[in-house]
Amino acid sequence: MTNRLDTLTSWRADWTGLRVGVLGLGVTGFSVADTLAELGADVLVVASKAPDERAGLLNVIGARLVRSDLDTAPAELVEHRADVLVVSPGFAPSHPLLVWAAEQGIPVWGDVELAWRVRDKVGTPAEWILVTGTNGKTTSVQLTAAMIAEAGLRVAPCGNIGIPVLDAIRDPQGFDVLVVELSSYQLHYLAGQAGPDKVTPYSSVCLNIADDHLDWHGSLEAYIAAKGEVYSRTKVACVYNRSDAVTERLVRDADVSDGARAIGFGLGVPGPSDLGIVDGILVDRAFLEERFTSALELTTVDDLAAAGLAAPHIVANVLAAAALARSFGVAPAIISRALSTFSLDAHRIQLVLTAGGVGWVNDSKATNPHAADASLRSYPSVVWILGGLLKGVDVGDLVARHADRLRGAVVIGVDRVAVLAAFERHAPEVPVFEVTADDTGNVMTQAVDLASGVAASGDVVLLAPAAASMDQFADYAERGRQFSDAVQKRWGGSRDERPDDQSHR
Ligand code: UMA
Repeated sequence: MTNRLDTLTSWRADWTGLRVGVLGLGVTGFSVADTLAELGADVLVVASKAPDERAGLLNVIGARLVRSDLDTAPAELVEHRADVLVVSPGFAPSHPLLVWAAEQGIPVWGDVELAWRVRDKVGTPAEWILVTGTNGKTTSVQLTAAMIAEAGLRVAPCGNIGIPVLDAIRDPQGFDVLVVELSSYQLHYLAGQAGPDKVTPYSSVCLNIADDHLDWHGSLEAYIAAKGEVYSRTKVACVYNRSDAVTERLVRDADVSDGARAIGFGLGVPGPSDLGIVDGILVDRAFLEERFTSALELTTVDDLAAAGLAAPHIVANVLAAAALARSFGVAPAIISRALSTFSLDAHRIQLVLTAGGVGWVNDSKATNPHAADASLRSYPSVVWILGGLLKGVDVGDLVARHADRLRGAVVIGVDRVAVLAAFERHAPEVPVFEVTADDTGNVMTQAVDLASGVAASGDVVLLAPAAASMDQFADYAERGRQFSDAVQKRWGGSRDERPDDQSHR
């Protein structure tokens, strides 16, 4: 007998009465419940936290909600006898409900798998371009989408960037291309797809790999394996980082569609089938017939600098995005035009102000050591504000590597003991200050006060925490805002200059 779930590969399939348990009621859980309710499924949402507004809306759309601490499967879920569970990405595979589902033999889908199954809701389904990596995902997604949009195509950036893929799928205008940011969590659940119609990207990239989310995945190997899923079944271009051998290996090991090519990107001189830099010019040696003898000019490092995109890790993101856009046929001149008007989001190496010769830079988005490393490399003399939730990752190497450039360090966050110990061990000569305030309102005021005490003209005070923010702030954006506000409050009247919201070298 055909498994009913195997037939559910279209918006127009028969979803009526399908019993679904939805885990979580964040943005993902709501998009899943809303979609399935519209399709006529019998939806039960279980969540530990359920914001009133979303809980109220569930009522309106005809989905039920159970609030529970989720330590065990709530009775309502057991009685629901779900045909399938759709899980929000934050749920780790070790979560009691997922252990329970495995014991019961209940299939588990991620929201991205569901989105793929119903991707034909509006017109011809969009092609999907997938982007993952430890750092630079959101910037690369935005860059890729900007390049494709400049070519006149309808494109939606979505996924881990904050817009559930199901929201893009259900947008009535329809899209030619979705540029989908995927976290390792979402990729973990994609790797478990069992149906006949699995996510098949047009092109894909893993930008880089470094330690992150080890507590969720259980090990670095599991994290890397999840990231590798991004390349599975890719049709046209598997883009990898030439200076990150792991990403190249993931392409080599991937099960791709016939004809898919491996395309490298990097800051050095490119080989055939790569994008790279020659004499300050970003060039494509992959998507042209004569790639063994010539190259196409995309833009220059100077032009990128004028657009605030000159930091090396941002240039790498530009090259990766250009590879994806070129794989889709976007012309070099269009890529260059898109770059000239692109601006980075806030909280990414954003210069707040310069006062007394000291630059105050907000890189709150540096939520792991790899991102903080790229940030620190960009400045010769730094007062470094760091700390937060370390997520099982060790900052010792990072401290050791940058000890020479540190005028001082200011440590925030709940995991301060581990950070302080890393300094004692790897950089005992660096003056270290501890922020003891732990309420959102005062952490940054105290951190900025301590940093001002040690910074000297020519230094940069850099918020690049190498850690997640949720211990003391709502999210990285809130952390960045608190920092910028505290800096403005202290120096607002006496600054040397007030730059635009752009990256700063
Ligand atoms: N929940 C539990 N127990 C858990 C995990 C979650 O009860 O163990 C509940 C929460 O209480 C909450 C709901 O599930 O009610 C939230 O689900 P979620 O944590 O999966 O978050 P969403 O709001 O659905 O947002 C998710 C992504 N969040 C995570 O992966 C943690 C968002 O990425 C993403 O933008 C959104 O889907 C749309 O795709 C955020 C993120 O921090 C930005 N991502 C991590 C990162 O980039 O490093 C992976």
